[in-house]
Amino acid sequence: MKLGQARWIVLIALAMTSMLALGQEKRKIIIDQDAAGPAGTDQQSILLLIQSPQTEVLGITVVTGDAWLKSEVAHTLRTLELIGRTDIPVVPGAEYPLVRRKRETELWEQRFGSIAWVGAWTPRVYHPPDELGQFPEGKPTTKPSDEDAAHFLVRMVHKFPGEVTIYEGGPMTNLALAISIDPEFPKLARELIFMGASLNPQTDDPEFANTPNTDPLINLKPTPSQKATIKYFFVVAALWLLQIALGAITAHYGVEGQGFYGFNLSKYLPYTIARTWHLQIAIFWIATSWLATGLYIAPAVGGGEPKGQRLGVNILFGALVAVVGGSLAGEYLGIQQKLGNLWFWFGSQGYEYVDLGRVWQILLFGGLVFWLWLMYRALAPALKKRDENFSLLTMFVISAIAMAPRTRAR
Ligand SMILES: [Ca+2]
Repeated sequence: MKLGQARWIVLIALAMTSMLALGQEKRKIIIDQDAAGPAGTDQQSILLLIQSPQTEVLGITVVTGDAWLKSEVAHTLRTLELIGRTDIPVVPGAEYPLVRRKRETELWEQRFGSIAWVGAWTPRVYHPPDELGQFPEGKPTTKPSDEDAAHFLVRMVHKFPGEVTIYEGGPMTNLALAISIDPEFPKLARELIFMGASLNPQTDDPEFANTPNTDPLINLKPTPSQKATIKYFFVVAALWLLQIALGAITAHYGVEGQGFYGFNLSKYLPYTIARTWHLQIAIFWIATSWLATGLYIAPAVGGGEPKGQRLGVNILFGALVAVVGGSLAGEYLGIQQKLGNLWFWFGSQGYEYVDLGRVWQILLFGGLVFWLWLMYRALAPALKKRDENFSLLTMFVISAIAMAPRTRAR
């Protein structure tokens, strides 16, 4: 290759990379954070967004939450000094919540039980709002912005309409103030991203405190129909193990061609059958466990069981075994070309997952309708009561109905 050619190629490649970089414009972010310091998760999440090549942080608006505003602002300024990013404005926001006072929270806790973490108001870390506390990382020399958080938020979404992502890491007081100043604020922002739940909530919230101390089911005497569901779970376990084994065998075929640890298993169990069964059985054990769980729960919710429920559960079990066994056998025979013209009805229809013959599919659907009827008659007493549990129950019934066609369909 001549030098001239190489030079052109380098130039074109450079032009293309810069065009790509232009195409991937950085996401503009405002971090709204109760930025307790030093170096806790509030500060760490700030660092992450500043460091990411995909984001451009327009500013950090601060709000009282995990700690008091003034201390949070100072810690944030110091963090930015330490990482050499004092170009990012730190904008103080709300020092107090809009609706709650400390005293109110204390009264609430007296009534409903104490909450382990109430941020700046937590008794074990409490100090007055103007005290800054310890600064092991050193005190900042830089100053916060003169603007307040709400006005900064409003100004930025007007400057970059539809472009600004608000990352919300604290109480939403600053956002509430921004909206009260300018109702257009939410429309002009691109999106709001916030933490809506915690995997490890440090709270004695009454929602959680209401959980009973003893297992409410511990004295439960299973009804005859509930006992009859036990065998379903053995079937689930067996199908599950079988599915794993077939998965392993299918994987071996993938590597060894025909064999399983060198043994030519595919003579007896061809790849297409192992694979079809593997997929099919997954659907069966999931469906079986769903049906059995529903049948078990329904009398518990209904507060007793209607006459003949046990018989219904047993009939359904028989039908289920027939469908599972029959369809798997049908697939085996169908793939071996032993079903003649009946392959479509008893073998497989050629679908991706529920690849059972049409007869088995119809039976399965019939079984699900029968199951819905069994569920309904057990739940009926509870549904008739229309007490405070009614909406939850209705949800349960609707989800049961929704499950049936999903199991039937591909
Ligand atoms: Ca936070």
